Amino acid sequence: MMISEAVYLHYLNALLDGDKKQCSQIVQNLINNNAGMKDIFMELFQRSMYRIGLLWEKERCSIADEHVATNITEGLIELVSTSFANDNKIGKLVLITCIDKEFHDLGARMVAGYFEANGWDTIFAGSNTPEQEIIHLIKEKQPDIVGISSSFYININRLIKLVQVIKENFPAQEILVGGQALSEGHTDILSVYDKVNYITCINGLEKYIAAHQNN
Ligand code: B12
Repeated sequence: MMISEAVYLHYLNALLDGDKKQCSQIVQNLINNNAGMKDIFMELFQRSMYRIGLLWEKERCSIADEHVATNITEGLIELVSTSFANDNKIGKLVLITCIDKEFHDLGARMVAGYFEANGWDTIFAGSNTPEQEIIHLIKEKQPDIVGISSSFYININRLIKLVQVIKENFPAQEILVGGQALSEGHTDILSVYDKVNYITCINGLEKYIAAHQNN
């Protein structure tokens, strides 16, 4: 099911108004009417936060508006993730983390929730996780996949360094990289690494998970 323009605009309005209750009701209605997790994430949450980014850039909404919207969205990602939680575990583990000095974590939260809904166990380390902590977690938990989120292009060197250090320590580690830092075609810098893939959004993740679910 696609989310209608009317529902999206209603939601965006409520989000800009900081009306958490209204936003929750819209999302709950969609869940009750069998909307898909991917559609809610992409067509409501991602679309509205990208829009707020543009409004913020043009100074048509304040930093406070953006912070309030971020916090509402964070809570609703958890609501949706809980609603779509899947008890049929497939016995695979994914570690999702942002790189050091990266504070954008909504995308990473969605990715963790989406894996979970597909029966994966997840560890969500979230924003601003130091490199050595990530290495430590990988050693301790031995995840099947490490998912790294990187939104701010200034952090690209830190991202490459992290991938490099993970590969030095765990050569066979499968890694997924996502986030807007690489969205404008800088993904070739990852092609020198084996088993490191860039995924643009939940649409790409859906395909990736479908292909990797059983092997
Ligand atoms: C909210 C926000 C913030 C919040 C973040 C709070 C939080 N808890 O996340 C705060 C206020 C902290 C913030 C700070 C800054 N921000 Co900001 N922010 C945003 C905003 C408005 C929304 C981000 C968001 O949540 N998007 C929605 C999510 C769902 O989308 P997403 O992250 O792209 O995730 C999807 C995919 O990328 C992918 N994905 C993401 N991660 C992963 C990981 C894996 C493994 C996979 C498979 C997929 C995947 O899947 C997700 C779902 O489809 C964006 C605007 C925008 N266009 O996004 C700017 C934006 C990201 N910010 C920007 C900037 C410049 C900054 C600051 C430098 C501002 C400043 N001058 O201080 C700082 C930097 C802080 C830092 N060091 O990290 C720029 C980044 C430009 C760039 N590419 O470098 C943007 C694009 C705004 C703009 N147009 O200028 N920001």
